Amino acid sequence: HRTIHQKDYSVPDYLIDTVELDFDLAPECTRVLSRLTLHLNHDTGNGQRPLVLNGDDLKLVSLKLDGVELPTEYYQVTDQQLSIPDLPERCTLEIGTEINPAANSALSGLYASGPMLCTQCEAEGFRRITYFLDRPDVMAIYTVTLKADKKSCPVLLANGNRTAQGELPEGRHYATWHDPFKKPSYLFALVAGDLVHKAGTFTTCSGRTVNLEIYVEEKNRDKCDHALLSLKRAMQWDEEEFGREYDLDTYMVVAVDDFNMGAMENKGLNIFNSRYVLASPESATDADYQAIEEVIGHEYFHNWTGNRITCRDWFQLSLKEGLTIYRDQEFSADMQSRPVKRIEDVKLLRSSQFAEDAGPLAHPVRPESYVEINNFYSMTVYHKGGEVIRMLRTLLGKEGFRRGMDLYFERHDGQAVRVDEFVQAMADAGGRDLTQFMRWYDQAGTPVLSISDSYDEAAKTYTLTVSQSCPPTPGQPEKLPFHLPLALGLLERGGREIPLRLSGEGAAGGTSRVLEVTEASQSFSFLDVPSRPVPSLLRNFSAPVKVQYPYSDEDLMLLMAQDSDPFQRWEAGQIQAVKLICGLVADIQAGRPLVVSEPFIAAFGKLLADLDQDSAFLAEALTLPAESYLAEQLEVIDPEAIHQAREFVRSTLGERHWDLFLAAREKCVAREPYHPDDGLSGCRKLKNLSLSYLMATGKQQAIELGMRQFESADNMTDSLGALSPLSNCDCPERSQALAAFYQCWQGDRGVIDKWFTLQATSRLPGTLSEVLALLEHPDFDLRNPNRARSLIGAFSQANQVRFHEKSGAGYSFLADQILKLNSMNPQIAARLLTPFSRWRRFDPSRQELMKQQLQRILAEPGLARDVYELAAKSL
Ligand code: HT7
Ligand code: ZN
Repeated sequence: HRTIHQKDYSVPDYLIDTVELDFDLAPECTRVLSRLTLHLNHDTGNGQRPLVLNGDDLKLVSLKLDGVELPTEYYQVTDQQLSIPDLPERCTLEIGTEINPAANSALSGLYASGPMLCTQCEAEGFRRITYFLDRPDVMAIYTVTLKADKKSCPVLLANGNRTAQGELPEGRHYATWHDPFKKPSYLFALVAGDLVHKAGTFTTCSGRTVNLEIYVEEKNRDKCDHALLSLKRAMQWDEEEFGREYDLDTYMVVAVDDFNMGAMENKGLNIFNSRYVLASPESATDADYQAIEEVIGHEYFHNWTGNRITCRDWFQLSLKEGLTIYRDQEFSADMQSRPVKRIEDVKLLRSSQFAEDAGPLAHPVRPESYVEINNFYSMTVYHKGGEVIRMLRTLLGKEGFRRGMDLYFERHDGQAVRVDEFVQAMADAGGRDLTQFMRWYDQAGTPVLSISDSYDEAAKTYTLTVSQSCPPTPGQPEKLPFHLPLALGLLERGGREIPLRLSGEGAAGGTSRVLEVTEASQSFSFLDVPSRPVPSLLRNFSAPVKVQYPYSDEDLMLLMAQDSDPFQRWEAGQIQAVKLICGLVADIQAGRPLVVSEPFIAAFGKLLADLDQDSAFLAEALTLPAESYLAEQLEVIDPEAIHQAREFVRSTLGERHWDLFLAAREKCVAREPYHPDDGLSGCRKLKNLSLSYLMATGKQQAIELGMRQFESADNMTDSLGALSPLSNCDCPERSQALAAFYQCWQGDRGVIDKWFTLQATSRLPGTLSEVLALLEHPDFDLRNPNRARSLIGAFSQANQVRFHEKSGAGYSFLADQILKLNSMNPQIAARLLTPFSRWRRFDPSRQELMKQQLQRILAEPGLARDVYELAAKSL
């Protein structure tokens, strides 16, 4: 398998002006006729060049040059490439191909999802439809005609505006679509199926009416309201926050059941995994509603950051993805509680991206090379990329950042550009030199800030010394210092925040400020500091780094109670909980008895008793760090000890604060029927968290409380809030509740996914056997990515203690499934492989067992590029 390097980029030899596509659609045999007008790209300065078009799994059936059939000696064709050595400077090519969507289990290109046909072209799926210059810097105007059987496919959709439609002989019909905007092939889309749509309108800031249409199967007609509402909110928000108006007359969203990722931003015709569209109060949780809003927002925001301005090449993927993640995070923060959203985002980054950055698959936000680009739709490119944008926002301030965004749109609308162009726009708008900042794009690894301090009592001066380092990552043994914003405050012991004046400054400027760290080691002196303060460091997680500072328990208690930044209050509690649980892990390993410290129990109780606080925030503050995050803190991961220690703390807290948890539940009893927008989602979170602590005690009274909630719930949040702890409980009620849940929801794909996940993530010892039995369940289907993820992904990625069972049975199970998926759907197979990439972090016996499975996978003949790359790099 060939490696593609960023440094080898060269501009395309030909450019395509217009594309006319005719699809004669049928599930088993679709004929595609593509008419391209193209011309030699004079920017190469190379003169006449052969035209080399990409293909993948294609059958060429006809080829004409300027209207004349091209004799076979004038071109070379394989299923991967069509080369024509001699072409006039300007010409028209007509290429006929034949494809089989029904056999396309990779879900890339044109494929069947149930009875409908749809496309997924990012990153390189268009070449599975027709021979093309399938690269994002070739942008063209598309006109598309779809022909299909009218009965099975009454709805025919493509990008842009419908310009014609009509009847054809033999019960067929057609529709023609024209997209007035130039776009790269990865944004092409079509859908043909028997769908209904929920319609709405949005009036833009310039007064244009945009038709909004959410397409779903008839049975899901009543599950689109939230998606439509979210879309309107996203459109409004992008106008208000970034001055971006939608540019076509129609915006369509189609829900499909078989989809490799979350959704796709195809111009004017988004295609979505149905889990990010469909919702009803009975079947969707508050978290599902929130995820729909976020993904609808994300794809909508791509219209400007991704579609109007796209990437020059796939190394620049974070140009659109990091920026759009930042935009969707800000949108969600404005729609709900900002501090809680920040906490959620940081939790995800620290448990998943930090782990990626610390392992053999670490890569820069802008990778240097890849074997399969699909493997780089990663936590690093998306979420660390989002943090990099957030740092620019922090460094430039609100106005400076907005000016930078405006300048970027003004300069590059309609172009395919690099990350460099984006950062240059920010630098020019902010009057800043961001040369050093670019290292965030090109150096992998999570930097560590070691911070020490000293206080000069006589001079009333407090000095912080910040040293930064970054561990080696594959291909990058040494790193240069990063440019990063370090937001901080200083608290007096009484809790007052000290006005901050740096040495050399005239007057103090507020109690929170951003220091710019640029050197390997740097000191900052604050004047007029009345007593030795407690520093509140990296406020709001101002940079994606790890901070080392020797906080005492007393310091952390102060920050937890008094810091003006809610993120820091949460963070101080987490640091304490990590300390406690990691200490218990050591106790378990040394065979010492386990005790939860009294001050911790007391501080937790104090928090829990303060029910006047925002419930969503309180629920976050009362949630112990995840097992995956705790694992990251240990030298050698011991999944059993981590689980045992964390559960010991949970059951102790449940017992010691029994009455407080009951009171928290009481406070959150709903008086009205459920509505996702009732402002009570935080309350439900706190109520269900309290139930989980009560149930961690194993007391029959708690189990009965859980059963009562499960039986009387009028919404999925409360139903799962009870069923989830029940599924971890070795009691007769468990199987009773799981069976009742299945009976009730059989036929609802989204809910049955949850049912599979509940069982896959149960911490009970028999889970692997249950998972193996569930593989044979009539509702299990390895070909459906959501279902595969709900069972195999959930077990291997969200159930550390059972997946890493000493016998290695979890490992051989996962390898079996990866090998089955390898030929079926390589993208999904590769994504399931990540737990194996962490093998070095475990004890020698587990290391050996995981390595054996990786070697077994690598020895498989016909390994897909996707799986090969990750397995080979992991070893
Ligand atoms: N830009 C979209 C990426 C995507 C994708 C990539 C590879 C294979 C399948 C895919 N489906 C969607 C999603 C997004 O970031 O908005
Ligand atoms: Zn995206």
